Amino acid sequence: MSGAGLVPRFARADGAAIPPANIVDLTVVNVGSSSVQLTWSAVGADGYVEPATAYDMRIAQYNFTMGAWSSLTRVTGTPTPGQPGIQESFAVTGLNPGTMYYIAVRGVDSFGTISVAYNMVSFTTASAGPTPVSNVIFSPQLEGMQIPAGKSISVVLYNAGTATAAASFTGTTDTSGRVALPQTASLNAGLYDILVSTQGYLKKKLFEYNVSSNAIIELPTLPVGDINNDNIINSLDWSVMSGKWFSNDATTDINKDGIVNSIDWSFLSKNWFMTGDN
Ligand SMILES: [Ca+2]
Ligand SMILES: [Ca+2]
Ligand SMILES: [Ca+2]
Repeated sequence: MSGAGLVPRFARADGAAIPPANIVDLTVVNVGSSSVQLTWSAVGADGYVEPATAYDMRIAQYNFTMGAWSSLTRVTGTPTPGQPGIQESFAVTGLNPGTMYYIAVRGVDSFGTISVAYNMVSFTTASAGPTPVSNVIFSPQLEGMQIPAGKSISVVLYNAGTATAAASFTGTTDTSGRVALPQTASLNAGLYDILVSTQGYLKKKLFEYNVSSNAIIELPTLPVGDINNDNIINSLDWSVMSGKWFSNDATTDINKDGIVNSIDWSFLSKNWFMTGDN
């Protein structure tokens, strides 16, 4: 005989008429710049012990209604439902940084019947962080000479349009006449005004250069003749040179031919009263 009111003690087979229970404890655990970690409790296929067959998780960048469900992007890779009541944990990846999202999840049973309700959660992904650059090479140019190896070159990188130096270093040129950004200089990718200087030359600035990893940055040619390094070529430089006239003074022998004479003066004369950048 049958007993009214008896509770089944065994797992009941799933039926199409009864949807999985509603998932109403969807929770955002952690938000990154391109991902979000979620948890929720597994639900049964008919509200009994048999697990649901799948999850149907939807995501949008707007606050959606139930009626919009089928038009929303379905999140792929959701886990196979565990036993009802266990905590599910799942990360949604491939999101855009600095973006607000709305997300919800429903259970699906073996007949494709879906939970009737859900709780929707929203979150905003973190901003994209700065990207450190590596292997950045500077190619300086000096008026009147091919740059030898071992030449000391100073470089300052200012945040573009500002007087704030993001990095500065003095390097010696390699056999290609180039200097590398030291590994100790932590520099993020971005727009910089790059000031370059070396002894005996006016300073020059390269404006709004977009620095990225593996860049080879061609620097502007530095005008020669600023012997006393005050960033202007004038009589003070000439007074130094005239004191070395007909000597082999390396600092004032601009064309490096072993003698300070009218050829060296001609460089000063050509750049007379020229000033550098700063
Ligand atoms: Ca069912
Ligand atoms: Ca000078
Ligand atoms: Ca000379």
